[in-house]
Amino acid sequence: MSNKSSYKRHTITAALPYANGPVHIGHLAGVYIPADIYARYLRLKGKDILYICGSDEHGVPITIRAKKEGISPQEVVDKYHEINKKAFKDLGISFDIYDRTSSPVHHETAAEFFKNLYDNGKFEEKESEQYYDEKSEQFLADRYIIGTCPNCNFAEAYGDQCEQCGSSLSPSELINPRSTLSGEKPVLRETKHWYLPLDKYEKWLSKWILEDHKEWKSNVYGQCKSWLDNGLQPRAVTRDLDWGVPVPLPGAEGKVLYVWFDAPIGYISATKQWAKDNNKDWEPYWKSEDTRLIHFIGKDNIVFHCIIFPAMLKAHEDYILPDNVPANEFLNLENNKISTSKNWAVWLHEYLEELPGKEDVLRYTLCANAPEAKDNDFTWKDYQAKNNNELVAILGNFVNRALVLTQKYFEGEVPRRSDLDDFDLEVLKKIDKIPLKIEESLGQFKFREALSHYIELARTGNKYLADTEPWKLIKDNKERVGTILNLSLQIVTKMATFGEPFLPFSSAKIFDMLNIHPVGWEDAKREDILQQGHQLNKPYLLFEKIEDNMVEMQIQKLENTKTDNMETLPYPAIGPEMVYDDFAKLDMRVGEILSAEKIEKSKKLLKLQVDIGVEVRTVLSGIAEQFNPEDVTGKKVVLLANLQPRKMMGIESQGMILMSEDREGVFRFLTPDGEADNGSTIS
Ligand code: B3M
Ligand code: ZN
Repeated sequence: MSNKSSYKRHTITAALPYANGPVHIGHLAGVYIPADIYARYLRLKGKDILYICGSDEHGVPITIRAKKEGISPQEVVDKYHEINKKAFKDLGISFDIYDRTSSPVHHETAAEFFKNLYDNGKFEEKESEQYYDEKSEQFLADRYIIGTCPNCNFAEAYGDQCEQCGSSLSPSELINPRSTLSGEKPVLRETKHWYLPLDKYEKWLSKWILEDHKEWKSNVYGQCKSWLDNGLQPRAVTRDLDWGVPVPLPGAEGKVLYVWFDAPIGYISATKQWAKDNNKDWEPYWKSEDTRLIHFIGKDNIVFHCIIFPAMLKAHEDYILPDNVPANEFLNLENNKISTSKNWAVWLHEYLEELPGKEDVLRYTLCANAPEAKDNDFTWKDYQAKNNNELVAILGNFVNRALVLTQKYFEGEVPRRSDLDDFDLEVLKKIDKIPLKIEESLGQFKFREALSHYIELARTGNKYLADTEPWKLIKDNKERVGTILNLSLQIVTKMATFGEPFLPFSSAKIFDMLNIHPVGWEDAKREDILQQGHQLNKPYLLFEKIEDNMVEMQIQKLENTKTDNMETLPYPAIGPEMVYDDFAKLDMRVGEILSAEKIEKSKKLLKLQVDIGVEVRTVLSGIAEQFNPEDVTGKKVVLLANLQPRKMMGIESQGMILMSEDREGVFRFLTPDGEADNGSTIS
């Protein structure tokens, strides 16, 4: 691995967003804004960089969306590819190419990659039984199978996961499985797939990550370590689907590459497309040891970018490996998880339409609040505060004062700078340290920290003007005022360059007001960029105050999605008729929760001790996301006492607590009126 400073070029990739919906602020904070800051910074440093992204257009979620909307998968991806491509551009996300995995170049590249591994015997072939829908005449991906969860009895559990109790499942575990396509019971049918034997790369991955890349962010390193500690299993890289990159083997009709096999290869095919469009050679960006490959992703993509894709590249033998994968955690919205299905999101394309000219306000807020080490929260109130108290009051204020005072006292001409006194030199010394601090933070992918160093330029400038009070000196000492403003304008010029990675729109405006061409990173460290006598343009405000009513409107828009959801999610129809004897089988008792505790590795389950008079039962209940253990201890509840015990997460659950669930998915306990004894029967 070559020394970092000797890298001749950088390949920077940003996770390819699924083209089955718009991009939202969680994607931006997690991936695209940090990646863009890094790419812009390296360009300003004069580095040869390639910043790659594009739409991830395969995978089951896209086919499900297509079926839901009654259109083809291609129509789904065509729609969202264009929406996202335009939205990224309008936010100043400076990809060198925004490609797409339904492109012919990608199909060809992914197929060749697969064939190379196949021809070199890197795959294991396995026959396995898979659910097949005889009516729709197709094999069913896990998400196309629903049935009753064996753990919590939820009737609409998916073949890969139960949304109710959170346990991960395999289709064969579902009770009464049925196809979401035809509603019929699927049958098991033999099918062949090709597996990447990750277990064979385990030793190498452990050394490459755990020994050679101890510098990776702790959230990334930690997740890789737990995957490796748990041991790696062979992973299927093909699927029985009709949407995706066809498996390039005879007899593999109806089979495509697994989306997570083809998508990362999308970075390579996008590079090929870029090289074709720009008459360049793509191979050095993926095959030269003096290229630094960096993947920007969200935490849910860590295993694919740190374990699976590197194993694929290693198996192919002639590719470089990622030098770093600085994944961010998740961003929440107004203290709730961002949910595309519930429309609980700030969609980028809607933001840009509703708040024109505020691209940098969003970039600034999402960088300052980035979930770099842990999940974080976006609130419109904080967005307003960041804009009004930092962008307007600090950054915009300093730039405006320096320019307006120069207009006022020197008709917009850069004044002469006479000898600097100790105070001036102190200020300059402080200013000169800042770009180095920004570089150090960016070098460690600490974008929040880098931004706070950047704002220090404006804070220092404001203090310099407040301490020297040129407006008081102008009467008797215009020469001194000239020096103060000359120095202030040099600081403004530095802000234009050093701020470009974070706030490209404001940076362009500052260069426009200074009436100069953009300046590179190293040049911006000089003190004489602006020459005496240079004519500035008329100044204008960089940022405007955000009023409460704008924030209230955006919050109301979010609140409305709750009622929208309620309207669109009617309560389920009454179930099939039953006879009294069926009801009589249910033995429900009044119980009291004596104790409650969370279960490690389960985000949904609480373990309860319930006293039902005749005995104390251990019961697992999928309510951990809405209730803390201390909230429920002592509660009177209704327990279905003669339900067959079931094992969940290795614990036997002896019964079920009855809860109501409203349209917003809020659970409430059913509890007897008054002081019913534990053990009281219910009929
Ligand atoms: N589209 C997953 C995601 O959007 C996937 C990223 C692919 S990067 C190769 O979370
Ligand atoms: Zn379940």
